[in-house]
Parts: sequence; structure tokens; C-alpha cells
Amino acid sequence: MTDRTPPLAERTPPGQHIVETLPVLDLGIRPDIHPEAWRLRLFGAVTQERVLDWATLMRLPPTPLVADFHCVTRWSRLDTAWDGVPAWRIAALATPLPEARFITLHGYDGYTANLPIEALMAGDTLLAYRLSGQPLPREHGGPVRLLAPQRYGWKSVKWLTSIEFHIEDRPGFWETRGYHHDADPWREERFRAA
Ligand SMILES: Nc1nc2c(c(=O)[nH]1)N[C@H]1C(S)=C(S)[C@@H](COP(=O)(O)O)O[C@H]1N2
Ligand SMILES: [Mo]
Repeated sequence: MTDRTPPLAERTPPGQHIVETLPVLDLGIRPDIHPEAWRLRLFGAVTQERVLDWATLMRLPPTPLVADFHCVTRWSRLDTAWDGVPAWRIAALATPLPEARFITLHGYDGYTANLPIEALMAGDTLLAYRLSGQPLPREHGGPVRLLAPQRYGWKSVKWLTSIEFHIEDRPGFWETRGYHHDADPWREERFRAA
């Protein structure tokens, strides 16, 4: 460790412990989506609804990102290496309406998660398609997942197939079951206040 490396404790949000490999966690349905068949639809409170395909995504410059991943079930995996396209760049293709303040992310498995639009527009939120330099494995959400490293892992929707923009917030799969709408691990936003 050099003096530029923050101690592990400072990188671990409250109530979390470090794991060395990225676990696989989902509802158990792991859709098999070939990159050529993959589509991403941007719809809802947008000026121009858009459907993107793999070739379109590949034409955008990739961004590498090393980030920590925190699951609400209390494991954190530090320094996970991803490549993808910043989500704000993708969102801009549909020009969200100025009053669009929330999003719902939809996975091919039917899973959903909601976030404030600022979480999508954050510089380190990616549409990720590589993990540790390899094509994103199916069990980790390949061909394309969201990666929102400043939120608990349940917001990082795997097998991403659409981003829906909303004026009013709408809970997703876990949020309808009491989980937090914003989910900042540093503030331990696990559950929603009753
Ligand atoms: N489509 C989809 N995305 C999902 C889930 C899911 O069940 N379906 N589970 C979430 C949860 S709870 C976590 S912690 C992360 C786990 O990602 P990993 O399996 O790549 O570690 O995926 C999230 N994204
Ligand atoms: Mo999770």
C-alpha cells in the first residue's frame, strides 16, 4: 500500500464487508441475449423516442472505469474494471424532457429499478459491456448492463433493454418491496423510511 491508497476501511461503506470476487446475484432468470439481437429503447418523457442496437453502441467511444460495487446484502467488491459508454451520452440521444426527473431501468428478465435522473447522468454511470477486459459474461448481465457505482448494486440493472424517463418517480422491483429509491451506500439508504 502506498500513502496515496486510502485505507480499505475508508473505501468500505458502513455495514459492508469486502469480497475478493464479484458474486452473481439476481432473481435467477438469466436471459441469453446475443449482441446482434440486443436492443435498448429510450422512451417515456423524451423528445425523441430511440431504439439503439449493438452496432450503434459499438460506434460510441468506450470509457474504462474502475469502481467499487456495493450490494445491499452487505458485500462490496473493490476495484472492479468495466468498459462501457457513459449513460448520459446514451440518454442525450433521446433528449429527455426538462421535466423528466426519474427513470426506470428495465432488464430482459423483467426486473426493474428506479433512480433519480441525476444518477443516470453522473459521469461514472455506464452502459457496461466489458468486465475485467472480457465481454460482459451473461451471469453479470451481458451483453449490456447499467453500472451505477454510487448506488447499491440492485440499481445496476443487468441485461438492460430499456430506459424509461418519468416526470414522477415510480418504484421498481425491490423498491415496491420497501427498498430505497436513491440507495446511496455511504448514507446506508437500504430501506425507505416508513
Ligand atoms: N436484470 C437484473 N438486474 C439485476 C438484478 C436482477 O435480478 N435482474 N439483481 C441486482 C442485484 S440485487 C445486484 S447486487 C447486482 C449483482 O450484479 P452481479 O450479479 O454482476 O454481481 O445486479 C443487480 N441487477
Ligand atoms: Mo444486490
